[in-house]
Amino acid sequence: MKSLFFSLALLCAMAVNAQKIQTVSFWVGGVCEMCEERIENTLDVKGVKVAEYSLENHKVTITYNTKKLNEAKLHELLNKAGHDTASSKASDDAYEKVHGCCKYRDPEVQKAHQHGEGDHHDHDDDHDDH
Ligand SMILES: [Cu+2]
Repeated sequence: MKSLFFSLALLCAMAVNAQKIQTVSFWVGGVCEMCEERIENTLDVKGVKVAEYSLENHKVTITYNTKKLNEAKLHELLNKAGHDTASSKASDDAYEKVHGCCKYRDPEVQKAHQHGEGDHHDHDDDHDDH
């Protein structure tokens, strides 16, 4: 009985060990809450534990299982959704599909989404409906 417990404990330890969880953070092009939502939904896949996009610094932080995904794959997913990342660009086709107010490559759009200093999140009133 004792040895059974021991092997079970060992198996558990091995299972935990086999799951390699890693957190990465990199730049992703995006300007508004819609981008944030799109980015986070895009990363809602098997193997990703947490994905969070910050509009403050345009960085996404992803905690994922390296057994199921690798970093290149994460970039690829984002590129497919139309977002450029620090290491690879979205195809023009994919980029064209993002909403007009999300054209983060356009300097005019970037400017329109700049809200001066501070990090208040109450800037919904100057957006059109989305
Ligand atoms: Cu957007």
